[in-house]
Amino acid sequence: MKKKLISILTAMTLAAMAPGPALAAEAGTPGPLHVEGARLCDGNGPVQLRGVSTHGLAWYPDYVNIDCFRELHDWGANVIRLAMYTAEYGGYCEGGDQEALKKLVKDGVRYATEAGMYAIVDWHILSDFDPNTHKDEAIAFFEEMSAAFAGQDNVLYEICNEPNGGVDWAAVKAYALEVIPVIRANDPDAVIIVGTPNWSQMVDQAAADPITGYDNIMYALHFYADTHRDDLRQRMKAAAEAGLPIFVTEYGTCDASGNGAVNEEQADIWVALMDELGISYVNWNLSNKDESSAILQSGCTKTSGFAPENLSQSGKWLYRLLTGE
Ligand code: IDC
Repeated sequence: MKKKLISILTAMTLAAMAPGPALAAEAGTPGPLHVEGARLCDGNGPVQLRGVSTHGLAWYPDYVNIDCFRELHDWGANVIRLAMYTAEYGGYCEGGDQEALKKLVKDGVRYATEAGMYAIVDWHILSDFDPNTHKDEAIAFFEEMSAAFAGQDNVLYEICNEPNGGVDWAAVKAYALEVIPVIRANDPDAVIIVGTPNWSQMVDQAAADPITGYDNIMYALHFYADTHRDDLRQRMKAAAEAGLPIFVTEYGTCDASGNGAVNEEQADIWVALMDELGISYVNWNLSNKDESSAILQSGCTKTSGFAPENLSQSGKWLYRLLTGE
């Protein structure tokens, strides 16, 4: 009994004395994230991140500003995803301004930090199908980013948004096994999220053959509520219950094109399941693009200071979700 009390007191003293990660204190985040079993945890135990993804940084750079991020934090978002397309027009590997894009990522991480949020650095493969297409660029990018953010504990690395076009898990895993050690050399603990085949829907394949030898690895599942329903939900649930750490780094309330009808009913069913399983989720997208997944009305040219009437249907739904109002 006495021994137990002493050890509790010692633990309390150590906790009080520990300087803790400098950034955690600044950002108001409670210590480094890590993965235990299927769950994402911080220093206090299991944690759920909920937030918003930017649209392509090359196309919508103006939302990367401190007022906007503080506002999203005020809504209740504790994470922002910085989506940097690798292909597409203006993409990092296909003619984009690499210095400008890297600066946007670094600015985004800084503003997220100042706003007290986590930031996901997203290597947004899409029309390049296979993450191996631009593997060398990915390695150089993550080497530089993980060196820049090594002293922080609020940065997560998403190394391949959505493998697609028939790429199988073996190819994605092989890519991950080349990128992960590069990040680990600078940052031994950061959470790294790996995309899964078929636009990040095949978490079952990752569950059957997970990456071993590294801690704090998670797997992406993406859904669009008006397209993906029970089948994908069951796949997510089964993989999570089998112990796979899943992070929904992107979901839309509409259909998989990023447009079409907003299906609030299906989106609510998804949210209930993710909450039940303790899975984190990030909404697509922070922009005023004329598409229903954009959270702002297309006529809204503000990049912060949004009024309720500036929000699209999807934006209003997200606002209610995050604020709980
Ligand atoms: C979409 C955008 C759209 C853009 C297109 C580029 O909403 O404005 O023109 O990308 O190809 C994803 C992708 C995400 C897509 C989104 C909607 O990760 O980049 O954004 N989506 O189609 N996966 C499933 C849906």
